[in-house]
Amino acid sequence: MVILYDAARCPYCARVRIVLAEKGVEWETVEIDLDDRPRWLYEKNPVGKVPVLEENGWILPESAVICEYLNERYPEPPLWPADPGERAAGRLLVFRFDDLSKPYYALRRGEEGARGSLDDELEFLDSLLARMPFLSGRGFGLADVGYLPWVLRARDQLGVDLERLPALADWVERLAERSSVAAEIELLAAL
Ligand SMILES: N[C@@H](CCC(=O)N[C@@H](CS)C(=O)NCC(=O)O)C(=O)O
Repeated sequence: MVILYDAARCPYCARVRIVLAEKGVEWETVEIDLDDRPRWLYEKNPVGKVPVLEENGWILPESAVICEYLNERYPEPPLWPADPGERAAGRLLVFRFDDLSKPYYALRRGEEGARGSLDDELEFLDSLLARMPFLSGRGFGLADVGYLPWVLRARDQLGVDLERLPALADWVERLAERSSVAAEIELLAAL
């Protein structure tokens, strides 16, 4: 059985929930109160963060690592393209995710200039999506999963208007048709 130490509001956990749903894997959720984390969580992840995934004796923190693990452990449907170059380009985006997360969290903290930096990064994603249908290339995959939870939160919680970024807005609309993503949008609305 797959166990996910999870927090509903956490976008890193959302990455893992989306991948589990895409793979059709059943999992058990252990909801962690991020404001009052149990001491035992530090035994599973020394930095005390969620998500943590447990399966077959493996205890895995770090959402990007967990997503890669799940994609290999449950190969169908594949969440990276077959072409190695295309796959590398998607992995590069995940590797450079801080380019989005830094301004995103700076804006949440109300830091000056953060809005402009976040807009710049969203414009960069929009320019990529004007050239290809998904951040992962020709098909939906882990680069899309890597970014979507923050784009949804920027739109729904920080009031970022995506309509001025047509390719990005269209990407969100197309992804929302997937049941894995629709479940996240519903969860977000209930927070
Ligand atoms: N790099 C980690 C980040 C996970 C993370 O920051 N999770 C947040 C919740 S959204 C957390 O557990 N925060 C508690 C803390 O920062 O101590 C990942 O990708 O899984």
